Amino acid sequence: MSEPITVLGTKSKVGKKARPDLSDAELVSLYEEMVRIRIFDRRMLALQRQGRIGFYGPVKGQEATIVATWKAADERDWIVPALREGAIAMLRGLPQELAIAQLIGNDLDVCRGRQMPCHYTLKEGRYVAMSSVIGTQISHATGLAMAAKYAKSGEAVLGYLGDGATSANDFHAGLNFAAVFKAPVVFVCQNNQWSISVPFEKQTAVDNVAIKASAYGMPGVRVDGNDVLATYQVVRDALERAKRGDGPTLVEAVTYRQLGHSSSDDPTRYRDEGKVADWIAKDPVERYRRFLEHEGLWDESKESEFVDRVDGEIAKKVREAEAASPVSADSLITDVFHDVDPRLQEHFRIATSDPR
Ligand SMILES: Cc1ncc(C[n+]2csc(CCOP(=O)(O)OP(=O)(O)O)c2C)c(N)n1
Ligand SMILES: [Mg+2]
Repeated sequence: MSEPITVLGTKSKVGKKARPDLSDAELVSLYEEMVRIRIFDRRMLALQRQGRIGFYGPVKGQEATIVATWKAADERDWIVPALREGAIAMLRGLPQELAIAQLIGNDLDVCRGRQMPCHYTLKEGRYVAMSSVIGTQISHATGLAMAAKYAKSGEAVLGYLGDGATSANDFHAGLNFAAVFKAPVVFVCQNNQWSISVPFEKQTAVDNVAIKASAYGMPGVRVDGNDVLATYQVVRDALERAKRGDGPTLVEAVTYRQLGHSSSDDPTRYRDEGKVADWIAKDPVERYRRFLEHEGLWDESKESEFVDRVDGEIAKKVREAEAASPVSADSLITDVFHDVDPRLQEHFRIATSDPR
C-alpha cells in the first residue's frame, strides 16, 4: 500500500524544504482553528446529550483535514461539503450563533429548521448546503466546477466525500465526467475508515481510495489527513492544477473518526477500542501542537488562555441561539407562497386550531 504523504515527522519535526510557505501567524492560526473546532464539537455533543439539540455529527480526529483544506482554498473557491466539513461554514463566516440555531432548528436559523442538523449553508461564503444523500456531493461539485469553467471565472471547487461515498453511483459519474471535461474540481475523500458501522475493508476490495483515480484518468494523491501541513500543501497544489485548466484530482486524506458516526451511534458495539486508541495516539491536534511548541510558537499558557476564551465565546453563542423563538407554524405556508391562497389559509387555521 502506498504510504500517505507526510510533512509532520514522527516527533513532529519538519525539515525546512517540506515546510509549506506559511507565516508563523498562519501556522498558529491553523492550530487555533483546529482547537476551536474541537471545543465546539465537545460542546455541541454535550448539548445533544442534554436534549437541547436533536442530533450532532462529531468530527473529533478529523480537524486537520477540515482546516487544511479550508486554508488551501481561496475565498472565491466553492465548498461542496459532506457530513464532516460543517466547520468550514463557520471558517467562511457563518456566525456561530447561527450555526447553533441551525442545530436547534429555530427562527434564527436561515433555513428555519428545514434542514437536518449540521447541514449549514452560507451563500455569501460559497458554502453549499449539504445534501444528505451520500455521494451526491461529488456530482454537485463537478456540476459547479463545469459552471465555473464555462464562466471562465478562474474559480475551483472543493468537493468532499467520505470513504463510504466511494461505493455510491455518483462517485463513478462525477469523477468520470470531471476528468473527461477537465472540470476545475478537487475531490477530497476523508477516509476516516468507517461508514457508520461498515469498515473500510468492507467498502472496497482495493486497499486505498487514491488508486481509484487512475481508472478515471486523474491523479490520485494519498495524504496523511492527520497532518495539517501535508494536507494543506497537497490540496493547494491540486487546486492550482485545477485552476491551470489541467483538470481534477482525487485526494484521499487518511484519517480516523474517533467518536461515533453521530450522536445516535454507539461505536463500542462494532469496533475494537484498542484500534481506536492507536489512532488517538496519532491525534492531529496533539501532533501539530508538538510541532508548534518545538518551533517556539505555542506553549501551555497560550493553550489555556485560548481554550478558556473560546469556551466562553461558545457558551455565549449558545445562549444567544437558545434565546431565539421556535419557528412559527404559519411559516409552513408563508415560506412557500408569496400570496397565500385563502383556501389554504383556512385549511391551515383548521389544522392548527385546538380541537377541544
Ligand atoms: C445514499 C445514502 N445511503 C445511505 C445513507 C445513510 N448514511 C448516512 S451517513 C452514512 C455513512 C457515510 O460514510 P462515509 O461516506 O464514509 O462518511 P463519514 O460519515 O464516515 O464521514 C450512511 C450510510 C445516506 N445518507 N445516503
Ligand atoms: Mg467514513
